[in-house]
Amino acid sequence: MGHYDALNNNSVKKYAFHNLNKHLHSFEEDFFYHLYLGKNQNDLKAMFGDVKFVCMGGTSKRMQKFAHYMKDLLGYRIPTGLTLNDITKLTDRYSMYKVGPILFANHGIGCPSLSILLNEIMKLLHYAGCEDLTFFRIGTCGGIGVEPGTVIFTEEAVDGLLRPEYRQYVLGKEKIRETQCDRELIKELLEISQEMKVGQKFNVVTGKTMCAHDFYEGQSRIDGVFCDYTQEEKLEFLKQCNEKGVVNMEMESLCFAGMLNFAKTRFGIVCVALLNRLENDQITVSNDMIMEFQERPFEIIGEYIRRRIVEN
Ligand code: DUR
Repeated sequence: MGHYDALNNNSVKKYAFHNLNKHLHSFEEDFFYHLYLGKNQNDLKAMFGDVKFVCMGGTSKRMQKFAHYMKDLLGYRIPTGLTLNDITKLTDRYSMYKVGPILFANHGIGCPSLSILLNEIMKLLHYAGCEDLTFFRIGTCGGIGVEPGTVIFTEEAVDGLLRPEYRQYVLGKEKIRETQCDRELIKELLEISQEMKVGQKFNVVTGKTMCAHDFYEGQSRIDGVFCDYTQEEKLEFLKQCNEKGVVNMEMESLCFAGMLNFAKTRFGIVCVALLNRLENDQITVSNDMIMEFQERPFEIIGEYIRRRIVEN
């Protein structure tokens, strides 16, 4: 049993994060440089103490859009002409919005960018005394063998060698964290998708997600600045991945799953496919179409969150 579990014996299950850094409680000051917020600079309990859901995605505009979507879905009003405030506007690394018990933040591209945000948001929510949190990554991806616009729930994130492991190098040693996702949560999200009949508008599938540390060679694209393989070799590899259950590729799922699994915190990863990688590499769908695709996960995750809020 870790240090913090022992302190929280009666509420072990609800406790927001496990395996926390045991140095944290000894810091008088902790400044979250990339958010420009701090333990002493801000009243974190007052600002974030009621947070139950954290929604993350790559771009700040998409997360702002989702925040407005949730505000409308929950029937919250803000004065006409005003907009939701970016809580981290003192820095332009990340944007953050809050609507009732839901926090929204954009994580940028790739595991390193996401890892910094998760470190700072998880510490912030820990200091704020939050309990019983659910995290979502709502992203875009390249689909493998699925139609563009398909919504994909990740069952397990895998690396470029198909290992379900998030690797970090710490003090010269390799640390490995598991990347399986919460099957119960996926089941609930699939049930909601069925009840909402989203299938009349788009496909919803589940499978393994390959997380790359690059958009081009790292995702077997032919159109990067370097490429020493043929189109046939690329297709052969993608088909092999697909046969082993991989349905999409993106750049954040390993870190998201690895960190939140280690913290024993509930999380889900849902991405919309912008293209089918068995057909092409370049993203050529119109901007309007991309905007429409990107909002598809909003409907399912939004309804899940709405129900959980209403039930309480
Ligand atoms: N993404 C990919 N590959 C794709 C489409 C989308 O990695 O083919 C995701 C992950 C990353 C960003 O954050 O979008 C790159 O455009």
